[in-house]
Amino acid sequence: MDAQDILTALGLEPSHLGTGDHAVTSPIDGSVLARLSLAGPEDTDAAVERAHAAFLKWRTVPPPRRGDLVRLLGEELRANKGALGRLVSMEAGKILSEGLGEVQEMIDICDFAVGLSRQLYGLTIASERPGHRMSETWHPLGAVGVITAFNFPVAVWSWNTCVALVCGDPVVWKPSEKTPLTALACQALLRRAVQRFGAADVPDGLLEVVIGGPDVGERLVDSPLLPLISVTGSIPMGKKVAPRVAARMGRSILELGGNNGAIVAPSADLDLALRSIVFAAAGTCGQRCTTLRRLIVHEDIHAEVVERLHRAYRSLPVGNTLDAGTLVGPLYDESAFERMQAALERARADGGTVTGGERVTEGVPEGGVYVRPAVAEMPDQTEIVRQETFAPILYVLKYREFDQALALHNGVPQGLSSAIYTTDLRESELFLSAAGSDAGIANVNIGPSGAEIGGAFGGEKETGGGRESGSDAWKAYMRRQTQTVNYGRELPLAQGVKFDID
Ligand code: UN1
Repeated sequence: MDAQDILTALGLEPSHLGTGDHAVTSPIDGSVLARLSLAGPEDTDAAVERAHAAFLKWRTVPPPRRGDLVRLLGEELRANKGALGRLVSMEAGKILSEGLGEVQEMIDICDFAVGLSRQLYGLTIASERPGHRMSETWHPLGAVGVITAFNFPVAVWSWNTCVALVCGDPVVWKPSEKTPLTALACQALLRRAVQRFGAADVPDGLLEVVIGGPDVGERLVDSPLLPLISVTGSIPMGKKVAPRVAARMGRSILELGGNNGAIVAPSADLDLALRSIVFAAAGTCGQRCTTLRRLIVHEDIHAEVVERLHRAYRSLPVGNTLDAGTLVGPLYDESAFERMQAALERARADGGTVTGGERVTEGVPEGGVYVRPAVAEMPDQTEIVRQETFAPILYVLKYREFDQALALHNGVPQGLSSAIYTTDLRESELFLSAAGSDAGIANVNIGPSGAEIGGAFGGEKETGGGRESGSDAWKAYMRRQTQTVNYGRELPLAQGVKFDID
C-alpha cells in the first residue's frame, strides 16, 4: 500500500492534498507525501467560533449518547488500524509495530471513554442545614484547544478528544505541521462515525482541525472561547503557553518534556532489565517523551550492564521503519541529528565516554536521517544530562548507596516517568513511596515508556503537571458545580448566621 492508497482508504482525497505550499515529508526517505495549505489566524478564529457554537448544542446531548459517537469512532479505528498505523509510520517515522500500537492506544481510549460516558459521577454532600440537599455535579466546560506533537501524532489527540467528547466538549485540534495527514485521517474517520451516528444529531464544529504554524497555536492559546488548552511539546514551548493561558484565566494541561531515569539495582533480573532498557532508550529512535534517557546503575553491576548495552546496541537493526525486522527508524530530520551530535559533544567535553551515535548510511533509505543509538557513560550528572535531547542517547551513571541513586534520579528539572529494576521489595517500595521517585509515572521492572491509557498520563516539575487519558483526568475537561437546594419552608443560613428582616 503506498501513501495514496492509504489516504484513499482512510477517506481522504489525494488530489486535494497536492496543491498547497506546505510540503509534508516522510522522515523515512524525505519523500513528499502531500502539499497542504496552512491555516492563518482568521481561519483559526472561524474554527474556534464553529467549535464554540457546537459546544452550545453538544453540551445538552446526554453523556451516554455522546459515548455512542466515541464507540463508533472506535469501530472505525478497529476497521482501519492497518492503514492508519502505516500512515503514522510513514509520517512520524516510527516502526510499523509502534504505528499500529499507537492506533491500538486510540482504540483503548475509545473503550475507556465509552465507559466513562456513564460514569461522570458527582457527589452528594451532607448539608449542615435542615431541609437542604447539597451535591456536586460536573458540566461540560467548553471547546478545548488541543495542540499535539509529531512523535505521537494521533494517540495524544485521541486521549484528549475521546474524553472531551463524552464530557460534552468539542475540540479544535492543531496537529504538528510535520504530521497533518494523520490528523486529517482522524478527522475523516470521525466524520464516518458521525454519519453512522446520525449526522443530524451532531453539530458542525465538533472537531475542527487547523493545520498551521506557531501563529495558529498562539491564536488558540489566547482565545477566550477555549477554556482549556491541552498542549504536548517542549518545556520552552510550555513556558510560553502556560502564562498566556493563565493571563486570561484559562486552564491548561501541559505535557512537556521528560528526562526519564531508571535505577538498576544489584538484585535486578538483568536479562529482563536489559531488554526493557533497550526498548525504552532506543525504541522510537529516542523520540518519545517517555524515552529512557538516564540509567543509574549500581557500581557492582555497572561494568556488566554497560558491556551488555554495547552489545545490544551494536546489533540493533536500524533502517526503514516499514521493513519487518527494523527496530530503530529515522530521526525526524537533520536538525534533530545536529542537536543529538551537539549533546554528544558536550557529554564528551564533560568527561563522558560515548559509544555509538554516528550516522548510519548503509542499508537505510536515502534521504532519511539514521543514527546508531548512543550510550554515554558519564562521570557525573552534568548539565547536558539534566536536559532532554530528543534523540536516542542513554546517559549511564554509577551509584553506590540507594539514597544517592534516588537523589540522582530526582536531580533533574523534569518529572515525567521513571523506573527501577530490582527484586528487593524494600527498594521498590521506597522508590514508589513519598520519599521516592518524584515523577508522575513510576514503574517497577518496566521501562518508563509505553504507558497504558487507563492511568493518568503526565508529569511533575517542568513537565508541567498536566494529566491526560485515564483515571480521573476527565475532570479537567468539565466544570464542577456545587449545588444546594432548600426543600424546606425555613431559611436557615450557613454557619448559623442570623439576618432576620421582621
Ligand atoms: C509521548 O511521547 O508524547 O507512554 C506520549 C508512552 C506512550 C505515550 C507517549 N503511551 O510511551
